[in-house]
Amino acid sequence: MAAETKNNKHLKKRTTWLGVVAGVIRKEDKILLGLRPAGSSLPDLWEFPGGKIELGESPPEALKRELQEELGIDAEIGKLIYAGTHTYGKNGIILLFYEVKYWKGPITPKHHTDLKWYEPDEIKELSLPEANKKMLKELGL
Ligand code: DGT
Repeated sequence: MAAETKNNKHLKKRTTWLGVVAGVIRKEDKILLGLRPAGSSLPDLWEFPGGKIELGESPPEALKRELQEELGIDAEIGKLIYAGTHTYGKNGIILLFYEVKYWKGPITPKHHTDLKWYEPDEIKELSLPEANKKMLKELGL
């Protein structure tokens, strides 16, 4: 076996990391969550609106685009609240949560099966992706 092939073999066992952005959108004491569509990965789980960072985008740019696509709003992305990691087998996500305080336009479900405003206490009781469950405390929820 060529030395290069041998040396790169361990890379195959490594995790592939994907950057994902999510918005913590607040109205008074409530937070907006969306129900993931049936045909998607992690179907029928409540998530923070957002998605994968695409090539060439900064994380806030990616979140601004996702919130436009998913909710139809022109959002102003605030501070990074928390960055966490989660692995699904060989795939890992780096999940970046941003504060979203201001936006223009009515929130419209363009992607999710349902959108709802939840009190922090209610969020703990919902079906959420594993990645989110373990990060609620860090998000102050
Ligand atoms: P898909 O369903 O694989 O075609 O991908 P997308 O592009 O519809 O899903 P997207 O963009 O929301 O992907 C984000 C990934 O991060 C997905 O594997 C689910 C995972 N994830 C875990 N927690 C959250 C969360 O709170 N919000 C979002 N948007 N994704 C989350």
